[in-house]
Amino acid sequence: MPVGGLLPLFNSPAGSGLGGGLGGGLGGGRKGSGPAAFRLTEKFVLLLVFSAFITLCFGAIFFLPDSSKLLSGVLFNSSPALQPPADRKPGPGARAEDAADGRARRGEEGAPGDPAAALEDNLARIRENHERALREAKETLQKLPEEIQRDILMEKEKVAQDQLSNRVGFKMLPPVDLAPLVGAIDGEPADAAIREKREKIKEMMKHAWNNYKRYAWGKNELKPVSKGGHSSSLFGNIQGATIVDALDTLFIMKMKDEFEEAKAWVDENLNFNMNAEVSVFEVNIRFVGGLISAYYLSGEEIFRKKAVELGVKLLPAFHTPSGIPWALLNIKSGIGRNWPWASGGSSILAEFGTLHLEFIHLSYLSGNPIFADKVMNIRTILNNLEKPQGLYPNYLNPNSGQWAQYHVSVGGLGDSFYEYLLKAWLMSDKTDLQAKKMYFDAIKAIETHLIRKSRNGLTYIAEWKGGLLEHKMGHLTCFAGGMFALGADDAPEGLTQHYLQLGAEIARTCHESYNRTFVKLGPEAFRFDGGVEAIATRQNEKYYILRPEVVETYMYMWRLTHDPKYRKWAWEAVEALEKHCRVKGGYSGLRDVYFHKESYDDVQQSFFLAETLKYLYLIFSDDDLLPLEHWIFNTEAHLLPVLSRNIKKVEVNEK
Ligand code: DMJ
Repeated sequence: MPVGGLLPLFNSPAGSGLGGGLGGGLGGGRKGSGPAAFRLTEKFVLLLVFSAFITLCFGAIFFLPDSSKLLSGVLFNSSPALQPPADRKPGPGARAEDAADGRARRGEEGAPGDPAAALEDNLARIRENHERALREAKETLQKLPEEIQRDILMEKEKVAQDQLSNRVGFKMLPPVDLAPLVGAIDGEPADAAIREKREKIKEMMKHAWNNYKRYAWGKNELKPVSKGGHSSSLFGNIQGATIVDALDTLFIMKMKDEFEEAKAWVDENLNFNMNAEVSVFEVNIRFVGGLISAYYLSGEEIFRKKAVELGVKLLPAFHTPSGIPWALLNIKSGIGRNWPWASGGSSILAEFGTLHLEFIHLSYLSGNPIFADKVMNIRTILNNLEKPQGLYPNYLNPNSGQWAQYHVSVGGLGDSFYEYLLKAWLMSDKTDLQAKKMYFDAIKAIETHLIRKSRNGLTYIAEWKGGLLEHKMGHLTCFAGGMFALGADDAPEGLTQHYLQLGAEIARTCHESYNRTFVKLGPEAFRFDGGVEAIATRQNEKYYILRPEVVETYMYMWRLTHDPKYRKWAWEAVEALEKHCRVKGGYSGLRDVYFHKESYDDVQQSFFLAETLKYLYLIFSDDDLLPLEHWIFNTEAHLLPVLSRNIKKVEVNEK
């Protein structure tokens, strides 16, 4: 067939144009042959009208609502019952369609196929959509503004979490500038005696690690006496707490082979996809903190990936009316709750207040602000709440966002909240002024209401219960000596010397609590009443579980004053650990520090490797190993670099 036959309009000979074509087709030889013949302009107008009509018809078919029905019902007169079921999916108009269907089944007037019925269906659908929109608007209006806000936040968060999970899965985390990290590796101390002591502490680490590896590899902790694995319920079924907690200590002690085997275990075995109820606080400080620290020190991506993956798992803990997180979280179902013993179903200050440093880093490492948003919300709530006498009670109800019982402590239940305020200020390169203010206000109130001197001049920090003092100080509280000293430089109103002095006094008191025992390691809590000073009087407070807080304070005091007594006291602790806690299968806690025959608790706590041995090692190292201006220790002694002002700019730009 000639092309001209297929494309008459465009293939007409020159000069005949459209008219030639049309005329040839419609009127044969009528071109210019009489008044009845169409002229070129008339033909053009006719063509225009015709094509406008065609366009109108197509528009009606394809663009009017429910055009498919018009096509079938009006043009082709077919019944919906003949259409494939896929065309009748339930949807916004499903109920209107059902009505039409019902009419058809009952043989009523207006059954499908009838154009009037199609119109009625369309109207019904429009009515239905309007009603639904009204219903939704009404429901939204009935909600409290906070509820609406929360819904929006949850929706946003879900999207962010999905994106984040994908990024982690596809290894799409943003690039991180590791360049400014200083002092992760050091030389040997010049002084031979110090070098020898440091070597001894490294040997202790080897003993703890090798026995864990031999008897409890892959479990959370070691039972050094019965030589098996020990798993605390704090981590649910998550395993490997000792491995993750020990990573950075292995790194700074240059135990390279051990670090590599720990890394391989993390890569192959560290798993968070399980039905496990965990302590959000413990998992954060040990696992998230340990992984972040290992990442910064080694630059190995696997640690960052695991840290962010775990961080994402912890996010549902914040799904409470106030955003103050639950203490316990099932990382599979995302269901959270609080400790059954906590006053009025409250969350605990030292737990929800000890997420800040790690979560700020998680946002930096993931390029997603969601983590920082969570902890900044906690900060805002705490800042806005009225504080009794300027003090922060240990219990806060996550539903009401209000304080519960008025118990205040710088030891258990409160401790690391204060520590994280100070360290948030330092970690922000001293830009987080809110944290600074909250910290200095808090310790001022603590000094006024909780800090006392014993008859013989020992400074101690008591506990405050609704205005009454309990003259007891926990081993946990001993960290505060280091904290006061660390913050001293930035203290207001010329109080630098004062806080340094306060740190020294707390260090002395805690040293006394060690010195007054048989084993020269301190009890869980000691008292300043009934004629005693710095001694445990209750049987259930006489144990020592390899805790770090006293040597932690020695470490800060040594670094900040270089007073040799801190090295001396630290060495006393080393000797006591070797003499009383070291067993063939590792290191064990003691049930009674006043008893001359050791009674072992048979647990080598993971924090012994993360904290106690690390702080001891640092005391016998030069100051260029992990300089305090560049590194922040989280509450489990994991290392977080100061986020310098320049680095934060990068983060903001990426966002
Ligand atoms: C550690 O897990 C941390 O130091 C925490 O802040 C308090 N308790 C233990 C060590 O005693």
